[in-house]
Amino acid sequence: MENQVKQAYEAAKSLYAQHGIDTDEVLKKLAEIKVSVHCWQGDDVKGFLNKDGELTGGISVTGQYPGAATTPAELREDLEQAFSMIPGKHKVNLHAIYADTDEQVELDRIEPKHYENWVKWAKEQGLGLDFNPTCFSHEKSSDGFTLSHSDPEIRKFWIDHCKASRRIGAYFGEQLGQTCVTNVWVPDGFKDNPVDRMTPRKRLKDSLDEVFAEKLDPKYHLDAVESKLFGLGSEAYVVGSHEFYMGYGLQNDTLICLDAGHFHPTEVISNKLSSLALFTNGILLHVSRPMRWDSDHVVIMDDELLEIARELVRHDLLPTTHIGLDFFDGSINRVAAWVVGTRNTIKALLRAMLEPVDALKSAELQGDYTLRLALTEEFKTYPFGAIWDYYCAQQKVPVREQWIAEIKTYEQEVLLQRDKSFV
Ligand code: RNT
Ligand code: ZN
Repeated sequence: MENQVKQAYEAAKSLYAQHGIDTDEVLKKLAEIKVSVHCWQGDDVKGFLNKDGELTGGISVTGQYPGAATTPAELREDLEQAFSMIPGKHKVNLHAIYADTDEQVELDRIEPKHYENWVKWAKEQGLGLDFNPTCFSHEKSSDGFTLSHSDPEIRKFWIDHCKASRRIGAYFGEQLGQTCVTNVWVPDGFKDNPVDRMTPRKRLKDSLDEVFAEKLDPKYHLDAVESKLFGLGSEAYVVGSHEFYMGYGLQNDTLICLDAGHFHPTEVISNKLSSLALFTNGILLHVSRPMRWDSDHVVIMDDELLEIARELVRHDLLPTTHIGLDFFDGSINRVAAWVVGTRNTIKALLRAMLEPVDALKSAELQGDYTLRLALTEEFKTYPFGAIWDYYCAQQKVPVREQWIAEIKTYEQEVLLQRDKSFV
């Protein structure tokens, strides 16, 4: 390790120690946190099952940056590159359309064998896996409805797809010896004001009951449901709203997924965690960055990210919260997007762990709001960067911006060569 990094760490360590914060202990705890890195940033949510299909379901990726992965092997290569620049051991979050198979398999027929290469790779790399049924970008979702569809046959197709997905999730969990979260998100909704808001919700509820009927061992597999306020083409009404899934998740003991981009623009998920946590056994997060709408920008170190991290740390929610990422930007180097978003998420957790929470809580309890404000603000310039650099060095990943040069080399040597091979 560079001397400078070590010296800066020692100086910062003694500053934090004055507030009773043991930075060595903090870094041990930080190393235990797994972030679920979403595979779909690597290829603009295209997947491999319906290669020429366009992205539908009210989500959208913009940008033409060269070098997107077009095969499972390329996607894994990119993920390995990203993980070599991210401290800690993490998970990869797969969508069903990322099956690695030559078979022309339909979504309602997918089986663990279609994901075997992912499992093998995850074992080799020491990674966990999470899973998602893909209820979009498909001819059977072309009118915007899936699990709540009025046509029983179409509904059955999506029910079968979600059932098959849960079995794959359970297989991941068993194979890798760590819990896999399978998250159900469906785009269902209306562009314009519906007459009947209730019946599609009733159908969604019934479909979910069928999907979740098979009991799976919670040691290896957990279900999650993800709500949304609106999407492109479902501006007026989304069947799976927050109230819908909050009710469903509480009644059926599934994880409730909070996506940072799925609420009203001034509504934040950080303020929901302490409420939900009182009534649930766990929460799934989709850490994202909405800009004016559910735009899924790369996660940066903004106030909301830090606030989410603080809530998890201050209320001891880390053991029961599954931290997933959900952003996709096709206008920049996609591997860099992963690195920036994931490093920021981990860094925000570190910053939250380096705050004098007990002192702040006691100031609040005593009504000393001056101290609460003043100390919070002073801590914003405490040298967390020195602790972060040391952590990166300790975990043998690039310190500070060193990774940028590495990713430029990777771009030249790997990403840009892919596009050439098509010419
Ligand atoms: C869409 C949801 C969902 C998707 C992924 C690809 O608005 O956020 O989580 O982003 O399933
Ligand atoms: Zn999401």
